[in-house]
Amino acid sequence: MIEDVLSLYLVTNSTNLSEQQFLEIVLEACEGGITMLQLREKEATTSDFYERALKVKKITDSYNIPLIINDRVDICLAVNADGVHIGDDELPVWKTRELIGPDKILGVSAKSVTRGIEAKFEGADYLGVGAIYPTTTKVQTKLTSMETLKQIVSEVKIPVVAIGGIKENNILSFENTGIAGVSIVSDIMQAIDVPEKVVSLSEKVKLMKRGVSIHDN
Ligand code: TZP
Repeated sequence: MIEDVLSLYLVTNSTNLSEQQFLEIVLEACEGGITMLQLREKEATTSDFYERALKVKKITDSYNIPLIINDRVDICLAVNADGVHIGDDELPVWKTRELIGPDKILGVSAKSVTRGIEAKFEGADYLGVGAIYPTTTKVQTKLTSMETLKQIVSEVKIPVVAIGGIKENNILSFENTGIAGVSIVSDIMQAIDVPEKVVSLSEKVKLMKRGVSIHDN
């Protein structure tokens, strides 16, 4: 079920990493227990993106973790990834759905209820909402308030994942928002000990989803 795989969703960033270092982090994150992985390569050439996607898919497949490709429907289809995640400046959601077919996962970034409802209507399986907190990851985004996040969750009937500045120490701030999970870049990619970080993050996500207050901890 899509709801379950969104719990701890790693979005990659390969900046300043050799391919070997990058693949090692991906492997360790899978080992630690991420539930889904989005390969996000904003600067790679098409051939490099394709080659990297093939290598990452070998790892995610061996852990049965769904692989989502950021923005590129062609790469998703070429490597037979599990799905694609698109932002605002991509093909329309309905056209993306038409291209990938009914079975692949389609994630869409949304910063408003209107966009979320539209995306659901056009075939999105889940929404990514953020940035909720300021982020140091290179990305063109504006902050989205917790209030808007909660409105989107309550008014759009597909699972929502929060993104942006999410770290071990602020995951519990999402309790009672109703989100299905968190998307994280730097707290995992830059961790000193990736498997240990992923284990701690998973525990926090479980507490958050059960609605355990920070004060109970
Ligand atoms: N979209 C909105 S914020 C963001 C993306 C891809 C980056 C989040 O990165 P981090 O390091 O988890 O704050």
